[in-house]
Amino acid sequence: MSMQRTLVIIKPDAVERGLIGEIIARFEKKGFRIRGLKMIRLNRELAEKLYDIHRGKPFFEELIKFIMSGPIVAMILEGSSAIEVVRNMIGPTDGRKAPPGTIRGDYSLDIKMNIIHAADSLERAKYEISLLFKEDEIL
Ligand code: 3AN
Repeated sequence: MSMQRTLVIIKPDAVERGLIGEIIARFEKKGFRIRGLKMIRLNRELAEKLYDIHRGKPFFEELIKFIMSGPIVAMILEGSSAIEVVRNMIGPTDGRKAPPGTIRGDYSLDIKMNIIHAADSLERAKYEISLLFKEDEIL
């Protein structure tokens, strides 16, 4: 079991609904260490870099507008097998299909407004962390 760092984003729908604390609490209770944490609003350049792999898909523009629509909370979580464990905690993309007990399963009824993002590989985690955090913001 290797220690990993992953990037999580609490999306604008969750911030608007007052779910920041509940979501962070789940990760803390699970045992992850928070290595970076900030509330920001993404500009188009950053949003498009974050979602570069979805460029060209039918929902790309909608997705960019949504992620820029309000403040987000970005955080770096560290722990054993963090990438896989966090992905399991957030659940499948579509909130209607995500099982109860997962974050999306408990808080989302939508495929776009699905509360939370988490990097899905080590490479993506490194890339997304470098997009959103400067070296001296990682503790
Ligand atoms: P995940 O966030 O579970 O890794 P991806 O990478 O397939 O899912 O999709 C990235 C984001 O794009 C999702 N979190 C969701 O907000 C949005 N999205 C995915 N599929 C659709 C869709 N069919 N219509 C609208 N938005 C979508």
